[in-house]
Amino acid sequence: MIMQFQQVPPALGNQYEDDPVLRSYLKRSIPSDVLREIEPTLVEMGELAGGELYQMQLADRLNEPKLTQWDAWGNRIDRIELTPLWRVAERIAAEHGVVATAYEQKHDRFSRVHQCALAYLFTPSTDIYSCPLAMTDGAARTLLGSGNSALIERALPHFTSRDPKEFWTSGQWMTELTGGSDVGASETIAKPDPDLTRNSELGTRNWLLYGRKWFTSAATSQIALTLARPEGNPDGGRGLALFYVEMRDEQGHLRNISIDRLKDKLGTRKVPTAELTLNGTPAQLVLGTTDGVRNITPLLNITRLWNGISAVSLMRRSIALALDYSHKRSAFGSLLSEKPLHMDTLAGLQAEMEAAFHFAFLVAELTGRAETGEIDEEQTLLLRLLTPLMKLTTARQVVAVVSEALEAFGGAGYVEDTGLPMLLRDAQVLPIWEGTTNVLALDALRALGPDDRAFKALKAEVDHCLASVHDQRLLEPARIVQSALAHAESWLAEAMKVGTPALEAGARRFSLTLGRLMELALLCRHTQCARDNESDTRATRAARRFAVSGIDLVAAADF
Ligand code: MFK
Repeated sequence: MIMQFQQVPPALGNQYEDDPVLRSYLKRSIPSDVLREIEPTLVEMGELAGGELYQMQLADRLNEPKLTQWDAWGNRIDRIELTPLWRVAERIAAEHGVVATAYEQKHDRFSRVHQCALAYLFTPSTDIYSCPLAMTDGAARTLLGSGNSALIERALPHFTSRDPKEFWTSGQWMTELTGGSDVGASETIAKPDPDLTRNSELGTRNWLLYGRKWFTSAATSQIALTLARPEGNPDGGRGLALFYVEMRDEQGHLRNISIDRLKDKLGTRKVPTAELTLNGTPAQLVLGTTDGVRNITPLLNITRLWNGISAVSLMRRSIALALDYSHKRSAFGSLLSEKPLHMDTLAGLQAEMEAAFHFAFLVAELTGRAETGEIDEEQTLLLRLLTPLMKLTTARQVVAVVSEALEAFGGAGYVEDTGLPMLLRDAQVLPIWEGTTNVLALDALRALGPDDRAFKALKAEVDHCLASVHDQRLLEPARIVQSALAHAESWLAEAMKVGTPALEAGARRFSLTLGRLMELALLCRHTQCARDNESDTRATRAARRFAVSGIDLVAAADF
């Protein structure tokens, strides 16, 4: 008999227990009694993510959501059937409180970090079910901030329920044919409902929405927050108003909404992203008849946090699979794990991932502080600036890291039924939705504001991170942070003198520099702490490697 070579596929263990980065971070950032209480929930989620959910995900690979527009008798029904994994993911997300944890506030400001850790473990095994969860979280935060007590009482208990039968998700209908970035150009019109007897059970006046929403993710949600222009309002974002829509009536029929088709996308194929027509859809004002763009920004900032957490989680998944494979795959006479160049390549990916991890979780920490009122003015400015910087930086990293991780599998990484190519397609959405790299680079300029207070807050955070760094091996990375920061600061001063076109043209390089130097500063701080308390030298290697992988991207040739 001819012996044929059989390749053992990569496998995953408990995704919490196997993650030294997450565990070491939680040990540093969360009081030990809180960690003791939350750890069982993370072990449980880690087990599901590496076990049952991952196996389901592989088995579910070819399934996609299906839209049925008509029944056999000619009735328009617009029913979307979700994939099997998505149905399970919805139940697990509710039962494990992947949204609720942030609102139950069992551990005050650490509740947000706890929730983000759950989301980080849950996301890579659930085919971007994190999309409706992110939007639901953002909608909950937006309603709470609006002070609209009728809507809060109506929707919050559902958004934060752990009972799958009670759990609702929310969509975020922003994009129209006019664009996903230039939201102020939205064409949807809102008219007050002339029939006062039809007013909603909330006791508030109905408005009726007319328009086309061109890219509505997760069209199976019960609720949506959306923007529309009350008739007669001026053009632009200020003329829009923020509305709350319940998609279906008590019989489950869509409320004057037709689902025209599902999008045929590069990735996130399990997300039922739809084109919708609103033809007199009843809606309630969330807060006022103007300033819709400003009023929806709390939602954007939460989904941008989720975007960063998702980016880190997909990096982590692709590296975990590549690393496991390196211990199974033999070529040229030895395992890949024994080949210096292969392991050096994986170490580079790990360094990017660790840097991104600390940035995403810093924004989670600050968000948690903001939610519990434990934040001063300086840190509020810092959070506003770091949110777009973190989103744009981590989103660029994930595409590069996942692409390289696939290459580490050779041809197998390019073959669909390994389940690997899906990771790259899904990663590619992260720099696009919730604000492209360029739109967010311009948002970062907006967040810097007219004075230097936000920049000073960032500098103070960097100084705070580097203050504890004393290990010889970390001094050069710390110097690289300071030098990149000084260069970015002088570029900003010069660009402001030269004028807006110069400032905008360099905004992306400037923002990525701030993002990457922030990541390196955080990595240095964490590494020093891990060396002092856990004798951990692994993180030192990550910090030193990340320091020489392109931190200062500001171009001297800009002026
Ligand atoms: C798994 C991960 C999770 C992902 C789930 C996602 C699924 C959903 C997919 C989508 O829906 S993707 C579409 C998401 N769309 C975007 O992210 C929009 C991208 N475009 C922008 O962010 C633009 O910068 C923006 C639309 C905000 C620009 O519009 P305008 O009309 O030019 O706004 P303007 O005048 O600059 O800002 C209006 C106000 O909001 C200003 O405040 P004031 O009125 O007080 O002056 C701004 O300072 C404020 N503002 C803008 N962005 C803000 C903000 N405030 C706080 N945070 C922000 N991020």
